[in-house]
Amino acid sequence: MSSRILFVEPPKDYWFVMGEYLPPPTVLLILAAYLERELPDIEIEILDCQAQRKSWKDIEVYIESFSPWFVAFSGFTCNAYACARVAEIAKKVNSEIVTIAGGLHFSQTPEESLLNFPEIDYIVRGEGEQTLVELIKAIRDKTDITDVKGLSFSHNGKIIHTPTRPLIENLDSLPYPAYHLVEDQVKNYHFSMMAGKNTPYVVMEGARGCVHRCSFCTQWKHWNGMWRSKSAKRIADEIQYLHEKFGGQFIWFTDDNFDYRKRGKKLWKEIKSKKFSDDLMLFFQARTDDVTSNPDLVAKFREVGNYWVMMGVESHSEETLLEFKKGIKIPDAYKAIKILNENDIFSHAMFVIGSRKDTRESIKRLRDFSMDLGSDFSIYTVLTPYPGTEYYENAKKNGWIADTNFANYDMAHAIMPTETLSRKEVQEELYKCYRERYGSITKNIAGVFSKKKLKRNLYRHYARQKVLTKLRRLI
Ligand code: B12
Ligand code: SF4
Repeated sequence: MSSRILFVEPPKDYWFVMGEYLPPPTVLLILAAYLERELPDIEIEILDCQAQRKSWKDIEVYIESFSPWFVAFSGFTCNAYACARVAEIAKKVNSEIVTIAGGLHFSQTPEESLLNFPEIDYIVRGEGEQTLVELIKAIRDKTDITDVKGLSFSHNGKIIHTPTRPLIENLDSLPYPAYHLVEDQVKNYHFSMMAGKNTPYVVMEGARGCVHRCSFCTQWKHWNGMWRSKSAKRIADEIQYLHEKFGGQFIWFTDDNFDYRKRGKKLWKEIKSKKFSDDLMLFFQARTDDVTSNPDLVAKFREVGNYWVMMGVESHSEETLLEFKKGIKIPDAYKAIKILNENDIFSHAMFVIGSRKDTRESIKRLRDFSMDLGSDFSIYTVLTPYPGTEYYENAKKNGWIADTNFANYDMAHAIMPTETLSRKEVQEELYKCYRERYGSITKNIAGVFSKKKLKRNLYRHYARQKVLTKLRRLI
């Protein structure tokens, strides 16, 4: 077989709540860069079906002409079927092609996924770089696959899980993501609502994991409950690389928890020293308690291009926050939004409805709280039992999961009833949240004429994309 690997980003639905966007295939670029460095004799291509507007049929044609030995793809839960379909197509073209899946969903469901999707040969669990390289080497050199840590696969009708791979100690040792493999597409990646259609959008990984233990979240388990960051200098250098070499302007940090406290000061200094042009826009995700404990740093990051901060506020109820093991307090939410607003940073709050004790009244209280908070943007999500979370285990044990179609696990579809509300009613309540927040003519007019450019974009987007109509259709 040829020494070729094809990474495939399959056609996916976009998350309509955040509007129209075209993201770079971030994980694939990260893995491809590592592979390129460690196995330079391997020929690598990335087929980004979204950017190149390729259909399922086109994937087949592409695989036929490139004739790879390996086909690899990544997915989180709502993309699991799309990934399996890529594997199926690869096997249809040539059953000798080795198909490799990785990412959050497959890492948490290796057994189930290998049984349900027999066209997937190998699942790489957890951190992918080293496992992928060792797997390819083992297949190519015909050495023992079971020596490769972090793998799951079927052998003679039995599923084998090799031991878990330890995490990479120093993330600075990773190469820069391989944007050169999608160079022709970079100008097309965009996030309309957040930065405009003509602002090149790139994704930057500053850290992996989280030290918190929220019961609904997959991230901490996936990364062994640790938070590892690249050094401040490396992050600033990588931003420079993405900004200057590839024209990236809107830079979305993948870090689930930005952590101003641990690295904020150093990072701010490094970014400032680069004197980036004013058009750089940085997007962070942070915890409310991290924002409230570091108002000075929040202000400093605004100076160097941080325009937008998204925070998981989750709930109005201390009881629910305790149930989620979120570890934040309600006053933090008010304080954090105030700090962001005062610094002219677009404040984005995320909320969760549909926990077991939720009733129409409690969701109404959540809605009122979300309005009172005064964030520029609110996104309401439905509690989703992602495999690998504590919540999933609990929900499964108790028989709460009413929808097992993973394609619906996008936090916009109600998957579970609550003690008092049916799934349909939870879905109705979600719609009501958006209707109340974005459906009023007065608020829309105020939004469309807001002094904040991002807020104006957001309200126009909500009107143009017919978000409310789409949510209504889910009921
Ligand atoms: C950026 C981002 C987005 C962006 C862009 C995605 C992109 N293409 O770049 C946008 C905004 C579009 C987006 C959309 C959504 N997202 Co999102 N997103 C993220 C975020 C913040 C970063 C993703 C990333 O690049 N991570 C960095 C990479 C390196 O980490 P990784 O994927 O885990 O990969 C490593 C290993 O897992 C492994 N690996 C992964 N894949 C593969 C494949 C192979 C072959 C191998 C060998 C190894 C391997 O190796 C990698 C390196 O070690 C993550 C959270 C996070 N920090 O990961 C959420 C996250 C993935 N998103 C999530 C969700 C739910 C969504 C949405 C449904 C919207 C929502 N409700 O939030 C939509 C889905 C849209 C769709 N249909 O696909 C959830 C997924 C939960 C789950 N278990 O399914 C996450 C985890 C957020 C969260 N904390 O809940 N997202
Ligand atoms: S929800 Fe956020 S704070 Fe909680 S564990 Fe996940 S990444 Fe960490």
